[in-house]
Amino acid sequence: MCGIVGAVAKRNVVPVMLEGLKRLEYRGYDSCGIALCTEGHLERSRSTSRVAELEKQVNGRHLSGFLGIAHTRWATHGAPTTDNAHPHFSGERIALVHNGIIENHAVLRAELEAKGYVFSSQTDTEVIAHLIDSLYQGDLLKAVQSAVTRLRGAFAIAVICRDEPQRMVGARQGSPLVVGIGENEHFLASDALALAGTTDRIVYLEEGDTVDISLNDCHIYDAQGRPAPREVRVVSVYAGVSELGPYRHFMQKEIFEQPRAISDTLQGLAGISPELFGDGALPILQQTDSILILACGTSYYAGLTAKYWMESIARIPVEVEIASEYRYRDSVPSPNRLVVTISQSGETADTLAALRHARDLGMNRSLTICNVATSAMVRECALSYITRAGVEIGVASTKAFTTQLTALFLLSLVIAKIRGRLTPEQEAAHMKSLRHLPVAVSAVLALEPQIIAWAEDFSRHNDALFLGRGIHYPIALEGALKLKEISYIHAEAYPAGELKHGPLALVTDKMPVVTIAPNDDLLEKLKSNMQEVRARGGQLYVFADSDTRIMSQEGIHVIRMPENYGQLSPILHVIPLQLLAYHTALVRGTDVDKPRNLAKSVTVE
Ligand code: HGA
Repeated sequence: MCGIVGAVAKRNVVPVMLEGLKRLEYRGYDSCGIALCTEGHLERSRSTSRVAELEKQVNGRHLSGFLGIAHTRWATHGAPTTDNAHPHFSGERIALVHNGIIENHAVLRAELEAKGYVFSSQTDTEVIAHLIDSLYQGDLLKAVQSAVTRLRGAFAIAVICRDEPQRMVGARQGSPLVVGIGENEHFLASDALALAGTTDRIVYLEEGDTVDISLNDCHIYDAQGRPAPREVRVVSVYAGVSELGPYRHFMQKEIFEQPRAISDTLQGLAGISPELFGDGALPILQQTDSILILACGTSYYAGLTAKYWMESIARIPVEVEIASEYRYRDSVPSPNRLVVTISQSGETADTLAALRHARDLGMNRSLTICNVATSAMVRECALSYITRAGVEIGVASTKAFTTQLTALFLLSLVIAKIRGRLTPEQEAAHMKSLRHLPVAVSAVLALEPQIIAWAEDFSRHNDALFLGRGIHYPIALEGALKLKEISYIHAEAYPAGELKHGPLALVTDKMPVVTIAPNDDLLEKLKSNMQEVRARGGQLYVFADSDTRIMSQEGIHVIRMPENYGQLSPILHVIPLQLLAYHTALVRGTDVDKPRNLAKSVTVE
C-alpha cells in the first residue's frame, strides 16, 4: 500500500527520503515520487518504475532541499501513470502525499473546479491539495485542519507549502502516520521502518490528529484542534532488517525463518495462563461465552483454523468473519462475546473498521493477535498477543501466518483451561508439542528439494485444486491463496467432501489436485475423495503424514511429512504449500516479493 516519507532538516533530505522509500517498497507499489521545497519553489520528480529509477532521475537532476515529501503509490483511483503519481501539487504552492481513499472526492472536485482549480490527475488525492490551497491564508496548519473537516474516507497526509519552507503538516484518519524525532530535524512516515537508521524516537499519531513539524518543534493536535501530548517511544527497528542474506527472495527467507519466528513467539512460555494475553485477561475470558474472529486474507484462514481448535479443545462457539463483510453486515451482537482480530501489520483498514463496528454494537471485549506491538490494532484492543515473526517483507504472508496459528493455539488452550477443559496432563503434553514445534518445522523445510521437483510440473498449468478436510480445509485455502498470489495460477480450495457437489466437473488429466492428507479421523473419507479424482484422470499431489499408507503410483505423487503432529498439524502442513507456491512462481518468473496488483499492510478499504 502507499507509503509516505517526509523530512524537514538542516541537511539535504533527499537521501533520507529515498532510503525511506526503499524501506517502504515491501508494501507493494506501482509508482513513486518526491517533491522538495528548494530556493523558494517546489520541485518534483515522479516515476512509474522502481524507487531505484526515481533515485537516478533525482540524482540526474541534482535535486536537493531541506524540506521534502516522498511517496510510493498503490493506485486506487486512476491508473498507475506519472500524472497520477504523488506528490500532487496545487499550483506552485502546495505539495501533498496521501495514503487512503477520499470517498467524497467527486463532490469536492466539482466544487474546486467551479472555483477555477484545474486538475491534472484522475486521483482522489488531488482534491486534498487544491482544497488546502483554497483554504490557505498564510498558515499551513490552519489550512490543513480546516481541509480535513471536509474529507470523508481515510487518509494519512504530509503537506508542504512553498511559502513556509521550514514547516511540514501531517494528518491522519484511518491510515497510519508516525512522526520521527531527530536532533534539530523531524520526519513523517507511514511506519517506523521507513525511518530505521535515521531515528528510533517515534510518535504514533492517533485517529484525527494533525501534526505541525519544523526543525526544532513538533506540535500535535487532536481532532478538536486541542494540543495533544503523545508519547515518544523508542522503537528498535533493526536497520538491516531488509537484507536478503543467502536467499533469493524475502518470501523464501521468511519461509525459512519460521522455526525462529515460532520459537520467538513462544519465548518465555512457562505454562498456559491468561496473562499471556495481557494483565486483565482472566476476568474478560471468564465472562466470554462465545468468540467472533475478524480478519482478512491469510489472517482470515488463521481464524478459520482456530475455530476448529477452540470449538474442540475449549468447547466454545466461534464465528469467523471476513472483516470487510462484517463491518457492513446487519449482524446480531452478543454482549459476552470476545472479539478477536488477527492482523500482521495491525493497520489493516478493514479489520480495524470491523473492530470498531463491533465496539459500536456494544461488544467491548477485544483481543488481537498481531505482529506489530505499536500498531493501531494493539492500541485499540483490550488484550493482545504479539507474535514475534519479525518484519515480514514478502507480500505473500508466511511466517506471520504460522506465528498467528501458534498464538491462536495458545488462546484455545487458555480458554480451555479457564473452562476446566484442560487437565494438567493435557497441558504438559501440549507444552511439549509446542516446545518441539520449531524443530518439527525445520524437518518439514528439509522437504524443499522434493517440492522443487513438483514445481516444474505445476508451472505448466493454469489451474489447480487444493483439497483438505476438517482443520486442514483452511490450510488448503491458504495453499491455494499462496499459489494464486505469487504464481498467478488460478487455484481453488475445497473441503474434499464437497468435490462431488460441483468442482469435480473441473477435473481432467490436466488438473493438478493438491491434497493435504494428515493421519486423522477423516483420512479414510479423504482417500475415497482421492479415488473420485483419480477416476476422472486428475493428477494428485499429496502431502501425506508418514503413517497414512498412501503410496506413489500412476497419477498419485506423494511427499511424506516427517511426523504426524496431531492437533498442531496445520502449522506443519502449510509449509510445503508455501514452498510449492514459491518454487512454482520461480519457474514462472514472476515478481515473487511484489506480486502484481498486490500490496502489503492493506491500509485502504
Ligand atoms: N487513493 C490514492 C492513494 C492510494 C493508496 O493509499 N493506496 O494504498 C491514489 O489512488 O493515489
